[in-house]
Amino acid sequence: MSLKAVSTIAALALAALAAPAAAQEVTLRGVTSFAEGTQFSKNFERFIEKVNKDGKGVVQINYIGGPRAMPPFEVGNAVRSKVVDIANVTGAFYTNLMPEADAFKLMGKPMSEQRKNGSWALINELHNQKLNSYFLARQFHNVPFHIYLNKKIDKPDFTGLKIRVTPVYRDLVQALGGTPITTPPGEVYTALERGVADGYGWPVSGIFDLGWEKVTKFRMEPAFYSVEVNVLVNQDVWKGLNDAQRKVLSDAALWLEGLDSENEAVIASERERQTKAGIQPIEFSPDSAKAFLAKANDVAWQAVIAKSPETGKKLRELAGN
Ligand code: 173
Repeated sequence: MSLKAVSTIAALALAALAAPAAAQEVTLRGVTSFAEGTQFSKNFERFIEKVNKDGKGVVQINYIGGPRAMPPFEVGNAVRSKVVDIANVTGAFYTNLMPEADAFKLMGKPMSEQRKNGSWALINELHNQKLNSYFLARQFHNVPFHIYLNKKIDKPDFTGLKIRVTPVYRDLVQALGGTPITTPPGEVYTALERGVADGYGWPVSGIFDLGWEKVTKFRMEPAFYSVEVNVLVNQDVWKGLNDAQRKVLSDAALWLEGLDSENEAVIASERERQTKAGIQPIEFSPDSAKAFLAKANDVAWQAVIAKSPETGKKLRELAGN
């Protein structure tokens, strides 16, 4: 073979090797587990806009949508099995696949810190192993939950009350004597309207999105736990991306986590809006409130550690509570 032919073949081989890196734009299919345009989908939608702007010619996200496209409790499995490539979903919706996900609500440190102290690494490893996914981002660490009620109580005791839950609130509601009823968010309104539920768990923000103020009388204080809504990428998809594609997504993920700085103002305005809508706070004595928070924390950690002793303890150490 002539020297020229050898070098031509070598050049072709190199080009073939380089081809994946120079691959054209990749488009990922994305879903969210919350209704489109609502509180816990909004920032993911801003993230998609950013990726589609910064990632022109590199990586794009095709937004399929929310619960109209896929039931919320199936989103975790859909990203695991690559039915979708990227998803916005709370761990509470995939505890069936990853019992440890129940601990994320107890990990309320800013993500900048969790990325440094080993929390992100452990949580990512859990997602790699149990959800075949890469843990791209976590949002809303500084947004707490409440129990909203339609019957007044004078101490933290839910005896005789039926309360709509997800795994976030289930153990707590049970520990306080209530009857938990699990539903996705889309069924909360009807459950309250029909009196199937006397109350529900939900974050401090977002109740206006689906009109729940019309069927809500009270918000129980104090707030507890820490909202977690995660952006997950199917692991095979993540591994198949090149450095430039990963960089667009990773940079946008850090930007997304940074949006948590907006939450303090959002919370203040949502609380005020609830007051104007006639939703009254139920407040307990300081001692009773303190005991409630301690119980909320303890029952949740106990449940996690019972299901996953080793990892549960590690997560608790990292959480420091
Ligand atoms: O109440 C819920 O549906 C729930 O678990 C949740 C979790 C994160 C954000 C909003 C709701």
